[in-house]
Amino acid sequence: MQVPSDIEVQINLGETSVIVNYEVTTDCADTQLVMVSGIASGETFPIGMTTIAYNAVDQEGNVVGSASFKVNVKDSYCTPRFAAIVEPITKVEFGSIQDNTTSYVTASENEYFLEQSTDVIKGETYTITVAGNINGIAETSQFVVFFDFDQDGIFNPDTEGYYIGSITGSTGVDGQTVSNQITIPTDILTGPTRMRVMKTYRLVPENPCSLTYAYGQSEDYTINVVENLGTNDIANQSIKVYPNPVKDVVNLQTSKEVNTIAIYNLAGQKIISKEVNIINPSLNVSSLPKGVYILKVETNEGSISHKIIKE
Ligand SMILES: [Ca+2]
Repeated sequence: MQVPSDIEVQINLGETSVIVNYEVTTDCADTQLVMVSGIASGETFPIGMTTIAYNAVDQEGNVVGSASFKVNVKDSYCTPRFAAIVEPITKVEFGSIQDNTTSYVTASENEYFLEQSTDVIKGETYTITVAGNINGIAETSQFVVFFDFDQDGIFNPDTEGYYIGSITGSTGVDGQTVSNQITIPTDILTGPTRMRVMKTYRLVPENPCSLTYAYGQSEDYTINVVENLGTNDIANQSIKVYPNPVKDVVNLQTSKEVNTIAIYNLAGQKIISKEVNIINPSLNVSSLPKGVYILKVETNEGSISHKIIKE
């Protein structure tokens, strides 16, 4: 059986996985190749190391050979090291991200959960909550979160790093957490943005690329920065939007005449706009792809936005 030598692939900025092709062959016509672990050729590989193992199996079902190789998908962002012992981050909560992960010190130094994403609106404030295995009753770990708000592939510690806090003597699964508030800047790009949570022993992990931290871990996630559509507060004006989720026609129940209805995507781009100038208008949204949109209603007294889900 022939397997390739270890494969290294550099991922592009903005991508979270990559398709990798490889070839495993056998000269023996009577044996079958069976993948024991790993990811099949032509499939999507995540950032990090994947070990691929194959067995050669004869017609009676006996394993007559085995071989393995590694595929290393290298992150476009820097990779910090925690060279002595991995002391894991065990919880990250931010927006709709609610991630509890292993407290075992055998975990990877750098964990990637990039498929986990939360929408955040520019100018709004969100709470980040973390927990971790401090690995010692009298010891303390510090937590920092970085966001690549300008999407240049670099976490700038001065403008894109936020101190969360510290935890002392936690197992990571005993309920101890620390929280802080993050206000999303208004002068940043919209769309998917890398978030990295870092934890280290004693030191504040202010260097997202450090190769010299001894104890700790990094975890990467995705946030989706959404434009703030700047709605005026028109609390005295109640607007009901139904049905929501909507398939074809969204109806509004209003107390005042509506001038215009507009639909924006989460990147803040206007997709539909309709002048109506009536009470209780409706809007046909059957042409919209499935997803989450912002419906903005304008009246003479101001505007109000509703999140709607198109089915
Ligand atoms: Ca940056």
